[in-house]
Amino acid sequence: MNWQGKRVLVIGAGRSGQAAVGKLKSLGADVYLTDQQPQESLSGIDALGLDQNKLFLGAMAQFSAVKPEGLILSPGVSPQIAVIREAIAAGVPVWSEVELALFDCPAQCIGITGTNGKTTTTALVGELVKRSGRSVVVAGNIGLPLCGQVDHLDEQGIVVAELSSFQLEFIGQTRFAIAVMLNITPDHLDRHGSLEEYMAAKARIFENQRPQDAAILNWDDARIRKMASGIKGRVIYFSSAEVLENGFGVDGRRLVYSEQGKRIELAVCDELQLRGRHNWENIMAASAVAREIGLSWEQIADGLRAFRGVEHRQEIVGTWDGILYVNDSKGTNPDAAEKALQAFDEPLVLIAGGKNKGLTFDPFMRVAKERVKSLILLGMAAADMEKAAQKAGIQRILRADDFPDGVRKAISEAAPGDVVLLSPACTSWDMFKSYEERGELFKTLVRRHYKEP
Ligand code: UMA
Repeated sequence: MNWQGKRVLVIGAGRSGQAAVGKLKSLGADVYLTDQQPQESLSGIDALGLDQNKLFLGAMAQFSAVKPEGLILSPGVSPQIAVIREAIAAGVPVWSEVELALFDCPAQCIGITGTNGKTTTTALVGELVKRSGRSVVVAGNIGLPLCGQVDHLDEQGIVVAELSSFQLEFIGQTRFAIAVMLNITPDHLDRHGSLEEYMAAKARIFENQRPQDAAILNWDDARIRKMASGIKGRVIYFSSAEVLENGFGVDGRRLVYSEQGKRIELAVCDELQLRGRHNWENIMAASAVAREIGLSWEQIADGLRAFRGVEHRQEIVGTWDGILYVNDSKGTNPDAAEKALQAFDEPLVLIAGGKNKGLTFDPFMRVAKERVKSLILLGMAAADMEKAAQKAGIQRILRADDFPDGVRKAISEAAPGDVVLLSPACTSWDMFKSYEERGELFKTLVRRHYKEP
């Protein structure tokens, strides 16, 4: 799309929306911005330099008031809202901020999606591919909008983009030379309506691939394996359950790569900082990307050993009185939280709850029953979670009045040798602005309790 002089409405004035405004202005578009929040609740609007008559804040703009020729969506905005539905009905193109950022980007684009593990894998891929000596930008759902980050890159540059289903749902021509699908379990069903719709949004990551491109897929996930038939790129599999004839696999506690049965050892799992089988999958996927970029096996192995993980994802806060504290605030759905539970062999005091996304807690609580000695529940989902926990047979369930009370209760429940794990299985949006804010408060409260700075 040629944006010069085009009347474009940006929906949502958060990080993505503001970055999109900057990019559109640089392309010479006539930019309008709308957000349901009033200007005083939004920061950074003045700095965008948009005239007041181009700002529709406090309530969403009406389609007829702007008559846009294109829409750019922030990921968190549902396409069900009136202005977007009207735009689609009128045949006006609707793109995500990711499409706007990458449509004219000459760099090699690596896209990473999946329900869980995206951020860890993206960060790890970023660290690995930096070893190639090429210019690398790591952005996307990881917390940094792509608009404004990638414009300095040339053909030699590399973009490592973490992509959510929301961002992929509205891409157009963006092509990912390397696309990773880590896993799929039900998530964001309140927004997508069904698992099928959610999977369809995620699968768009492969849509514009060419035969020379690479698609890196989880062999163990039957839903993902089914996608392979529709993919134009070369498919590379990884499995945490077996050693594949061709691809990345696990032999005991060793990660290996096989080609026609010939094996190369990548890493010994116990030598790595990332714990748990799900992290082995993230590591294998990242290694597959690094190999595609041209790194040697030695460079990859060095990079894997050096990687220390990502904040708020099974982040070790510290050990006090023999109790290990772990911040997994990014465990925002039952599947992610389940994986965190499985990463520890020690007895667990689990803090869970927040805002549910329309997901069931039954399977999660069945896993928790095997590992959790005390369960502390909080937030809007607490009642639903308590029901599921009782059904699963968990004995010790405590309700917290608020987040600090939850942390206090967890500390008093724990004994030396235990792990206190914050892995909520819910979003933070009933009590916090973001999972980062929730994780920070957890760390602060724990450190304050032990009088640590
Ligand atoms: N808004 C409206 N109308 C609506 C909904 C929202 O006006 O109907 C406005 C809000 O008032 C707010 C703005 O939209 O001012 C927020 O937009 P946004 O929710 O898209 O937030 P951004 O700050 O742009 O952050 C987004 C991603 N947020 C979401 O997908 C919810 C960030 O992912 C991402 O890091 C960032 O873009 C940069 O790419 C966060 C996330 O929670 C981490 N992602 C989900 C996840 O990982 O599960 C998908």
